[in-house]
Amino acid sequence: MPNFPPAAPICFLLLILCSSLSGQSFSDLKPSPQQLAWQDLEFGVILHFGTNTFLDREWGDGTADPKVFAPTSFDPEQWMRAIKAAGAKYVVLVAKHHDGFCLWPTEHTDYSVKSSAWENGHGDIVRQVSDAARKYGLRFGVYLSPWDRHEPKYKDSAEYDNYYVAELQELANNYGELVEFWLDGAGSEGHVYNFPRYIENLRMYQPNTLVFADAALFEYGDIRWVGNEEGAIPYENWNVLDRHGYLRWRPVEADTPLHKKHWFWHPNDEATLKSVDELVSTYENTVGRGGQLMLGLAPDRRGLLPEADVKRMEDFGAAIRKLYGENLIAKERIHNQPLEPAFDGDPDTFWSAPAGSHLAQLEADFSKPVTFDHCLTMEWLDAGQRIEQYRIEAWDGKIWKALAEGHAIGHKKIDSFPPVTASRVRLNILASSAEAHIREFQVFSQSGK
Ligand code: FUL
Repeated sequence: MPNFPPAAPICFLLLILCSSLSGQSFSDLKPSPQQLAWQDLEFGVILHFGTNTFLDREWGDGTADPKVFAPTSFDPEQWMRAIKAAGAKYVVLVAKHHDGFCLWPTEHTDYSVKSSAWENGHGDIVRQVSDAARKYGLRFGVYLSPWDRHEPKYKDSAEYDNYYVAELQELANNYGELVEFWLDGAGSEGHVYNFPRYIENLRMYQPNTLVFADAALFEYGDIRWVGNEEGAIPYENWNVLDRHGYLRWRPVEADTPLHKKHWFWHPNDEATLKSVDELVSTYENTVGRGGQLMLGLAPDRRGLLPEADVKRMEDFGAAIRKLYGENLIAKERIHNQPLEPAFDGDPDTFWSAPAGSHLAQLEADFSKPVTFDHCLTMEWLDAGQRIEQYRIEAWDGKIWKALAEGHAIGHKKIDSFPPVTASRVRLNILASSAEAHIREFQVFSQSGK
């Protein structure tokens, strides 16, 4: 009889083997340079414009006559001016929604702008929007709906895969660098797609594009959907998630329309326009929780953003600049050279806690008492998301008083609290998986603004 070792050591050996095979721990996961660059963009806009705009619909059924697509004064530069004014850094154009109508003159179907009356069928919305975005310094990306309610090939999965890939190749090859590619799972339940082939094709021509994917298509995404369209990221927000047993850095994007529940333009829809206060709280609940805000804009039948929407975007941008424009640490601090990178208002520089530390304090001192009620902290994420517990504290003359506390910081964390007047404020890092890196520690006074 062979001489077996006792059971307990075998289990122990297996355990060691398994953990070294999976080999991943949350704190070791790091973002790609493309993900980091994308996270720095913070705020984008998704644009819905198509036959639905002309038919008062949200989900077209694919039967609309292309002739209905007839904008009278299409001007994407007007869109871009409003987008810039709001402070967004990139746009994603819905090049094809679920109705299958293509906004560029694709060679693979006639169901496109080619068959519309607009510019006598010679126009290209994708071209003009991408040119306008770049002219205004905005990054450009596309959404190409997998679900297609018009294309007859949709009935045959393999044939439709060829069709989708051909469309994707046109978009990936002809419109410059794409910052983001939206892979939307809506309506696709029960249909089999060759997603690995789609992504391989995209990556071949656009290696730096970030793929957005919702839960159904999660495996293929570099970015994840937040799981709602309300414009809020539940806190705690961690960048590393597991998917079927493997871990990946997968930052979150929260998409929400400027008009409540409406992605496309509708007549007499002023009542659904979100207020500046609602937009500011959306910003604080998305960007302020370390994720991306993707705001939906809808040009009207003229091909212009409604004047009220333009005004709302301008007012939203102005409100954010007013609320977060005057960093009192940058303005009022007593300079302390080693800490300057976190206090200088420049997110390209960062302060590091002592090497190997798991807790640290970052203290800003003022020459006179300063009143503040908001705090903004940014973690330098190149080495991973390290901070696991923190407190914002002010010195009341006797003790450090907690103003706010939390676990995740990530790209950006905004904390609010009742106004406090103090001449010392600190970020107390109570737990970090390795030494913390802080790009920015800022405080603001919003009362009365
Ligand atoms: C969803 C779509 O079904 C909506 O119509 C819209 O395009 C939104 C951004 O994504 O999944």
